[in-house]
Amino acid sequence: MINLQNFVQSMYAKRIEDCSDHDLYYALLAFTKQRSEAKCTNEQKKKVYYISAEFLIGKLLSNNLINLGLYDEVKEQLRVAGKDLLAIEEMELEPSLGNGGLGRLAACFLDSIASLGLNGDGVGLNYHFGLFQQIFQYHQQAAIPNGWITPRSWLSESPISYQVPFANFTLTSKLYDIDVSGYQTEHKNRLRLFDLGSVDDNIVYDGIEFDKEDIFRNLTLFLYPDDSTDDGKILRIFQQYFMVSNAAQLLIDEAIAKGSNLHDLPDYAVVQINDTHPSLVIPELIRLLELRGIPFDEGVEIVKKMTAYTNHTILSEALEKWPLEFLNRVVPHLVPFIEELDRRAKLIQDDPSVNIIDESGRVHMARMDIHYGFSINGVAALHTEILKSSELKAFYDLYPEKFNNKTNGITFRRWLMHANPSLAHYIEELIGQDYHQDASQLENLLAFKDRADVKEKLEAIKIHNKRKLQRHLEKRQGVHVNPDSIFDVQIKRLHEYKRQQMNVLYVIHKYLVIKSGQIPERPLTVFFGGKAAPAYTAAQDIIHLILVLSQLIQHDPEVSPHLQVVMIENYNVTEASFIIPAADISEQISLASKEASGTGNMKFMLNGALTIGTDDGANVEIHDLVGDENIYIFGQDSQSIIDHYAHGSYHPHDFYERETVRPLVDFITSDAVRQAGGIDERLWRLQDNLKYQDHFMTLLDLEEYIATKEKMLADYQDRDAWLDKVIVNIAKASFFSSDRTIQQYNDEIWHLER
Ligand code: 26Q
Repeated sequence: MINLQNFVQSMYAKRIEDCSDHDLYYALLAFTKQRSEAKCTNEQKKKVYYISAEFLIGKLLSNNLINLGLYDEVKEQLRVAGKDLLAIEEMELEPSLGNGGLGRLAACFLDSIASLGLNGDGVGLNYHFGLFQQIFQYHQQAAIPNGWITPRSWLSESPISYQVPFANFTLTSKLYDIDVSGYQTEHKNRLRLFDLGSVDDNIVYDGIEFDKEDIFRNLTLFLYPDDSTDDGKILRIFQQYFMVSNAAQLLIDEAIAKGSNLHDLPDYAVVQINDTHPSLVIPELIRLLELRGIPFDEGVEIVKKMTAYTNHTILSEALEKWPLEFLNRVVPHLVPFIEELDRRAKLIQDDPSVNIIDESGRVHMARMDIHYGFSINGVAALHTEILKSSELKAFYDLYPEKFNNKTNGITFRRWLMHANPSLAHYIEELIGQDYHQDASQLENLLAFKDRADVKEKLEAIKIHNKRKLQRHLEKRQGVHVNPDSIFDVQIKRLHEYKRQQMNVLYVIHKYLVIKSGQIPERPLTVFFGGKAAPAYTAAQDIIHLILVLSQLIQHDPEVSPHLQVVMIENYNVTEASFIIPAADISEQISLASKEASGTGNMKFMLNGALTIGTDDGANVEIHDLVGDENIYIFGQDSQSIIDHYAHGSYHPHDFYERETVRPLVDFITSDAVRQAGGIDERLWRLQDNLKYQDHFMTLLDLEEYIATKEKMLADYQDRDAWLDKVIVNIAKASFFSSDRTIQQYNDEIWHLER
């Protein structure tokens, strides 16, 4: 039994009833932190270091309370005092330590590693402003700093600090920890975030501009600072090396403290390299070992036994390649190590497609990871197959034993128990609580498929969640949505391959149909949310079109009762937790072969939305699990797309000419759109892009997409049949628990004891 009243009394000398939500947030922060601080860290000999540029952890109060088993009690004691935990949660600022799927995956993994009782820490950087905060001005995205660190927070200062050498100076790091409590476990793990004391928040001006050369003051200000200039690229290398040198020193120190003689380092530590951002850890470990008396040859052998790389993309522009010249300017002491690793790799196979350093003197980070790590994994079955058969085929031929798949997952503690308590509790009524720790139990829901009372209750929960989202949006963005409409949602980073533009063309189609007098049986609300990289013009153009269309429709009394477009401002984990439980339709419409996995797709199905999607990433596995009748798949398959690229055989103008397509594309530059605030330059550029380039083949799949969506909307009207599909989707989401994913990482890569 806890006594919150006593705790608050001793902190503020007043009763809960007399505290503000703000006071109570800080009381609960202190209370929860105290509880997790009291837990011991894991002491197993071997530990995984999950190094990542991003950890998109979301607000922590409720999740920590859930994992510590205190949530219900705290909520109840607050309620008795007339306070609402949801309102108190609003006082917390969401940590801005990530961008998208890769960062959220890292956060889910930390939860699962801890919940499975495994020994593993996350290691990254403590960005003061993280990814920018998105605001909308004049129907466009603007970026401002996203300050999230408050004097009292989940961060705890640690005495640990390291010297990190650069070309002209040495920096002294400062470590902050955030405790990661597993779900009802004895031990805790940590997220270790390195920072630099001299960083100065005040150097930022005019949005998110700052002096890129002032490393002392800028190093840990932003995640992914704009790297369209050389200064920006150099800063990214500074950040990456700072992150991995600290991580490597930390793991060596921890191993020595546990008795390692360093020759046996792989018995103490395994490093998971999350995408290529931490790849410099490989030469850095070899360098640090050499400084501690281990010869280069042995250093290479040690590192080969303890580093594993996860690939999250096949988009070549996202596969990092750093000019050797830049590395020479930032970390000259590391370059001889990279050159020697390259020389040795060339002895194994001197094929330009597997060389670490290419003819233009660029260092291919992924290639270094594959040559010198023992494992490379993709993040969904299809993605791993594409890596093996095309993108990384030359490597697969060299090292077939290193390749493996780990289909992504999500933690149900956050994405069901926290985000959707009504559904979580109802599931407990039906099948008990075992699914909290054993997700496979969710499959027991299949037994309830034909029960009318269960369907009625699921329907009621969905409506409850829609109302909750309605109130939230009203308060946050001043937008009113209709909870009786169908909620159709596409929330993810803005990228052309994800094809938000195809969804926009559907909206235009629907608008024109309604204008022509055909009124849909039920109103439709289309939600978008996502940030675009500030230097990514095509993505900015798409946001602009969404915002203008939203206005245009809202002000058209013929259309607005039947169709609404909502663009969520500053979409983040907090927003996702409101939106996903309220969704009916999950949009997963990437160009086949391009979305490595997707994890939003898993969150939606778990929360009872049905997917409209291409056979891409983990959609393929969702499709296999639920069967054709419980998902809406459309579009060309990945092999046809790969062939189109290989033969240059896709010509968007052929599709533009079709009478169903042309009016939709033409509408982008119509008077209606321009008068609603459309900016000519953006609209024309977007339209020309679709007509003449369309690199991600929007028009290729458009007609099928529209037809599939119309079918889906018609099917929605048969509530009984729809809810059957919902039950199957929730039950089959069991496979996508990140506990399953982490169990596989451990069984097949890390080999940690429990
Ligand atoms: C690279 C070079 C220069 C600047 C930035 C980057 C960069 C930054 C971020 C490259 C990639 C990212 C992030 C990638 C990402 O989030 N990938 C997503 O990872 C998810 C988890 O595996 C998958 O589900 C998604 O399919 C994948 O897009």
